[in-house]
Amino acid sequence: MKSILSEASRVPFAAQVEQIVASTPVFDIHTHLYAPAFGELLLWGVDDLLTYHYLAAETFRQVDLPYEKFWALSRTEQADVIWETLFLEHSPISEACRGVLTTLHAFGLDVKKRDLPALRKWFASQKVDDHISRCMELAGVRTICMTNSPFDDLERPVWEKTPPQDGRFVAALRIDPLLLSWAETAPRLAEWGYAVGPDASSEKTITAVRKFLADWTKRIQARYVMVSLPPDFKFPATTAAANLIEKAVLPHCREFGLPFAMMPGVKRAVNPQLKLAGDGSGLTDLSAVQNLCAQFPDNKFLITVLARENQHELCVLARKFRNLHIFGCWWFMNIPTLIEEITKMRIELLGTSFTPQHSDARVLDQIVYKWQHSRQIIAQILVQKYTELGQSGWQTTRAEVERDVKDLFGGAFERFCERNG
Ligand code: HDL
Ligand code: ZN
Repeated sequence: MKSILSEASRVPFAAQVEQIVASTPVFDIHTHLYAPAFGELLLWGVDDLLTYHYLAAETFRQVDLPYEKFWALSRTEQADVIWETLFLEHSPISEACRGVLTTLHAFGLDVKKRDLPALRKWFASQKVDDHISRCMELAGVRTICMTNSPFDDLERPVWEKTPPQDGRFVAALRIDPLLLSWAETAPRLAEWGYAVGPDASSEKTITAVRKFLADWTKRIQARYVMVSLPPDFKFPATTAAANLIEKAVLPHCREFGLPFAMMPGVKRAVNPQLKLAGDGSGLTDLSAVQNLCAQFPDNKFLITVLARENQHELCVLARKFRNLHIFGCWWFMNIPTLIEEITKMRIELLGTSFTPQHSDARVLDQIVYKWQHSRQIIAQILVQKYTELGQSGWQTTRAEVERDVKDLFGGAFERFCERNG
């Protein structure tokens, strides 16, 4: 068996691991991107990059501009304010700002000129379909999983008319309104022809909700069903969410062999004046996840959590339940400091049986920086781990490194999705 270490004389061991991590295509299992058929729902280009809600929140910290005045500006004017504030008046050293520059640089654009009009001119000459392929190529992304909500009034008609066929994109069924706003959602389901009643626990309602889930799972060919949850989500509980999860969502996922992705820890609209940027993070009671994994061993759970303080307990839970697959450094976790801390901890507790990252990209171009930044960190961690193995005499082959990275970059996720229970 040829050891990668024995080849070190030709190409340093670390460089080989870095090259493998840099070049292994990744399945981006959670994004807010859309296939071109969804038109304006797909955000891309420099003004969408600059007006990403992470940057809007950072801009408000540096200016006295009233919230409503900023939101009344056009997208271009908002981008001008953000560019001026975060890139020219202050150094763009936050992760979200740095990411914009990483991406522009990867496109071969000269950011040191600080010439926003010139950047806009370049993007204006790009074709969206080619740009999608360019971004995926630069990011090394082989498949983009969208977040698809039947409750989105712009998205639903596209699916009802002609479900888009684009091999680069797959779908996930997002059901937050169903679970978290039953009172407002039940009438919408009834309007769409699902015979639900106001009581989320009635037999009639459960049957109708399962029909809704089945119809949409088939329509979009959903890879998994997903929901983001508040930090105080409890299971078991007498809430509509707990009841619908137990009686409708989990049986549906078992019937269709789909994982159920839960993303707890979101405090929605902590500051409503920030709009999409206004959500915060809270510590989740992970006993809900523990109870679900234990009570429903034939269901598969995909979990990512928003609080740094939940990450270790989540890893320990994943060691207890093989029907639990953890993924990503989500949202406020997606910064180099925490990606490194969390990924090292996960490897040390779980080996390669997890998915270290998803981009969560809302703007197409972001996959370039989100994956470049994460790959750099993951590569360094793997170099350290394989080197530690070498110190015990274990010699890792190139093929084994390639296998491990493929696992981390979507292979383990895909096997988890295919597993029966
Ligand atoms: O709920 C989610 O899927 C989160 O990712 C939110 O969309 C959040 O606003 C976000 O964009 N995070 O990156
Ligand atoms: Zn998301």
